[in-house]
Amino acid sequence: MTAILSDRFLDRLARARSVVAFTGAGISAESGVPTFRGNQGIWTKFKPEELANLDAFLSNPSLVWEWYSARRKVMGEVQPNAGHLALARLEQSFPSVTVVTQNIDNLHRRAGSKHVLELHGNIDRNYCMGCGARYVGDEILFKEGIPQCSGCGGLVRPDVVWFGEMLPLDQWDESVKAIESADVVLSIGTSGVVFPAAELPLYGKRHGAYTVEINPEETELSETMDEVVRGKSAQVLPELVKELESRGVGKQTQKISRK
Ligand code: BV8
Ligand code: ZN
Repeated sequence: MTAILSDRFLDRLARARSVVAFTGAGISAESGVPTFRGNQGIWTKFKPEELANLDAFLSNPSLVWEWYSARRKVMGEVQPNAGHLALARLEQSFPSVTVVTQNIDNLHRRAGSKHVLELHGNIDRNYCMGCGARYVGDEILFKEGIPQCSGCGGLVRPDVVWFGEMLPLDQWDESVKAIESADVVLSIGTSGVVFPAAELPLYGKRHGAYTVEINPEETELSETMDEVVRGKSAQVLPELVKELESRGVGKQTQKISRK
């Protein structure tokens, strides 16, 4: 079934110079990465807010670490899907494309997207809460299941933003700047329940962007979007790229870049 991409949407895109894709867990669902609020096996008995927070980690570091190891394993075994790849392809059709993601799974970069802003961190990075030393996956020592810094013995944690924690200021500021100067904002695969990230599509709209939600289901953001495309991102985004190519969108960009 082909998704309905309205002429209004395609015209706004055809005239756009800057596009921002704001993405959530749903864009990785078709790669096999479970979403937060879907069913995800053994972890369904916990709400993400119960595990993705500092108190949970301090009171039970091995449980929280186990949750991240299980997710890191899945994320390491899966591939970017056609939705990630189509977003990367969009970079050739517009002078500026920015991916602002809430995801920590690295799949946008692995798909080839060049300008990716990670609002909630990245599962491949870890750091010591004592001395700040950085660690990647298997360098970490474990003492009775507790990840310890080999330098100072401090607790090593994933470099992700937990509930109650500030977002990385540089990523946030750059995301706000990009979305406030966007001509089109695509909100893809997010339920729009986690703040302050979920405010971003509204910022874009307030600054004149045409906002489009790509999601098989209704979300907290649907009402405020200019348009919703009810479909899966791995199907809708490749169709969008094909439609733009058939309209010759982006050829002029390539000409500019060729000079
Ligand atoms: C903070 C990293 C304060 C870790 C995550 C108002 C303003 C500010 C804060 C708050 C506020 N109200 C409440 C808060 C507190 C809190 C919050 O938002 N709580 C919620 C639950 C109400 N926010 C915070 O704590 C934030 N920090 O506010 O700090 C502060 C201020 C000053 C000084 C100090 C502190 C930090 C929030 C970050 C939490 N970390 N992740 C990790 O990943 O383990 S959040 C987590 O949820 C992920 O990042 C995830 O991406 C994100 C949002 O979820 P979604 O991505 O939308 O995923 P979800 O499963 O919900 O939905 C999937 C969607 O995909 C669905 O709609 C589905 O239909 C769709 N879908 C499925 N398949 C497909 C699809 N779509 C397309 N195609 C498909 N095939
Ligand atoms: Zn240390």
